[in-house]
Amino acid sequence: MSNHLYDALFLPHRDRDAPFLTLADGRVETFRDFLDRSARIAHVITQLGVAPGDRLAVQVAKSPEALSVYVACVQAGVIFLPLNTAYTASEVDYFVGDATPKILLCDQKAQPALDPVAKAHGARLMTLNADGSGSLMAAADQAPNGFKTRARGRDDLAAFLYTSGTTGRSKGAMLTQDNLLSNARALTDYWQFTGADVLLHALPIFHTHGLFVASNICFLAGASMIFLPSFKADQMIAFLPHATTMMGVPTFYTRLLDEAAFTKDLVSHMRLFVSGSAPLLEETHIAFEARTGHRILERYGMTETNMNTSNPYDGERRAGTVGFPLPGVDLRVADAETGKVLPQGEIGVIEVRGPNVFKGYWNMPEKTAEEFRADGYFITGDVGQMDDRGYVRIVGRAKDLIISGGYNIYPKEIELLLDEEDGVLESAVIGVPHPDFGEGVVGVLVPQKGVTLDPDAILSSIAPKIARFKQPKALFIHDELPRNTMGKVQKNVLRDKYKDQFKI
Ligand code: MCA
Ligand code: AMP
Repeated sequence: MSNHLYDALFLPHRDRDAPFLTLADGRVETFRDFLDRSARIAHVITQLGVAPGDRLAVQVAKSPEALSVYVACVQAGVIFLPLNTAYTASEVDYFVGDATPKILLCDQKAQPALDPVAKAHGARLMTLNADGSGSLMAAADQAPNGFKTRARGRDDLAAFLYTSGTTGRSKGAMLTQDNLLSNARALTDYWQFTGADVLLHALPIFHTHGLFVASNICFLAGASMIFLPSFKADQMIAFLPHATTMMGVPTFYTRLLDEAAFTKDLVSHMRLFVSGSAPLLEETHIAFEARTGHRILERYGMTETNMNTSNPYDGERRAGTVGFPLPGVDLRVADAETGKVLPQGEIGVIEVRGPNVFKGYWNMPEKTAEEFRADGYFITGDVGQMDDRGYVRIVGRAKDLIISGGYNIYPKEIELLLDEEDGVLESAVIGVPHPDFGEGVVGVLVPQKGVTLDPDAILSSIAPKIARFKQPKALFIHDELPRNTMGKVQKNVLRDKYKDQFKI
């Protein structure tokens, strides 16, 4: 019996006794140790009655054990549902209520807040702490080695990743085994990953970039990773000499460029730097090349589609573009309203089709249908154009979305919370240029008649409800919001007004 994803990622070729993960404290774990632990976790979850097709939700710090939970789910045919560690208990409550996982895995420190969440939705709560301790590993340590991999086909679901929407309600993107495998294969080839590669991994593992793009490529290629809990510039500088490749969001690159110790000599041996999840400014691309002699390879993807395009490995990496559609991915630029495909060079909404594109949103057939064309193309909501050489350029977004430090923030979600505050008549949330995060969140409030609003009190009041990174970094009071003749809020006017808010 075969398991489409597990067999491709984990059965062939690799020397099991070679180092797989190097940790921040210098400890090294072999591939054998990693896979044995993953198999023991697979035993634990299946013995608890979690069956193929069931969900397992995790909100835990990045660690080798946390990565093993993902692999255990693949091996046991269980749908893996990772959650940003910054989410508050009330955000987690929504995801658990929607996806109804059999197990909710969290840090022991979050247990008091998440116990009621798990109980309310019939999930069993287990713990996994940053140092690997907790009830999950206590049980796994007693479990046998070796696990009979569960049969799974290419269209079986492997993961749910929640992505917010313009309505403010998060949607669970259902990703199949082949969505993940086909993309890992395309990228491994395109970026020429091999068993000799060592990836410097400082991204979180609860999103596509750090989890699927980075880890699946390493699994497939037989490469190893320097696996750091988070991005810290000094740690990156200490480990870069031992790596061959690095992946990051643009903030990683601007922060590295701020370091005097980030020199050409430090990275002269490096093979590849990849950037994605948010636009890389042309000036960062240019400054990076001037400092290091390397051209960053920029690519473009989405939670729903994995990676769609990439600049070439061997050919010209064009600053300000996201490169060509990946092999197997069909990409076109269409009129957002009519869906009519536009001639080359024109600006429109980017639509994609291919084995990388997800199966739909969990429990939301209407929402899924709205975002696909009749011929199977997925409407990304990104606005772009293709130049005469086939390079794709993203020029804007048809969706009201802010990307801050690589995290997506949907203004609607924050506006709904602000509007609930006492004395608030209405609100608008915008993203404006931020030197560190690319975009920073700004909120504009209109008070009800005769009310004096206190922005600090409002920020404190919404704090327990949404993740810190989504909270406005500045709040302003206006008598009214600028509107066009149709009554629609002119966010561009607000963006212009506050464009220098975070300027240094
Ligand atoms: C942290 N803070 C942020 C962000 N991160 N604020 C806005 N945007 C952010 N991204 C806030 C914290 O709440 C805190 O606020 C303060 O900044 C410092 O927090 P700290 O934890 O020290 O932050 P950091 O370690 O400096 O983190 C910044 C970071 C991190 C390294 C850029 O956000 C990060 O790792 N981002 C990567 C995101 C990612 O993996 N995206 C891929 C999504 P205060 O001080 O006020 O309490 S996948 C995707 O988009 C698609 C598929 C794709 O194409 O890849
Ligand atoms: P997410 O929903 O977190 O998967 O974020 C996907 C969105 O990130 C895309 O729809 C784009 O708007 C944006 N994105 C990803 N990579 C890039 C890139 N290289 N340049 C510009 N935007 C990007």
